[in-house]
Amino acid sequence: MAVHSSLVTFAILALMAPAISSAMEYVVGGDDGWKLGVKYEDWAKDKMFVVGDTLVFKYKSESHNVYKVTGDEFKSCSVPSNNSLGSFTGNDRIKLATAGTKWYICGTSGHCDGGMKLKITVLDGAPAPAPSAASTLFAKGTGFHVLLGMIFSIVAVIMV
Ligand SMILES: [Cu+2]
Repeated sequence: MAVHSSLVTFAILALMAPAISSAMEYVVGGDDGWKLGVKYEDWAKDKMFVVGDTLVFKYKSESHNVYKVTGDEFKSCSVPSNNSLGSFTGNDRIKLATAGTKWYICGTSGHCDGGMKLKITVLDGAPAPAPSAASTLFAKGTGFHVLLGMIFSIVAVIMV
């Protein structure tokens, strides 16, 4: 019976997975944090940022800071005169409120040119799928989960 129960549990989890995915919190740079010598492009490339997620910039506040900039400022490493993000605490939390491309740089002289720059693309949050909207689910690319869940449900039912 143990096998059957775990199959049923797996089926339930697989079915629920798209619905229970919630806002993520990303520490920029992972364990390295926000400093010189980290390739933030590499850090960001395999991540999917969604509206509602939070970026956490962890850094030594006497050495670094974080500015939200435009694409042009990002390219030229121009530090804006105002800090749109508030204060520099060394543990700055930035909630991703809107979809689109976002750019962040360190404003300490030479640091942006030295690689302290982060560009991410924020996607619209996926609304929790309605249970009856199977066709919509497939269209949104979460179909695999549902399909997997259904297969295991059927297998579990047959076996029990
Ligand atoms: Cu810096």
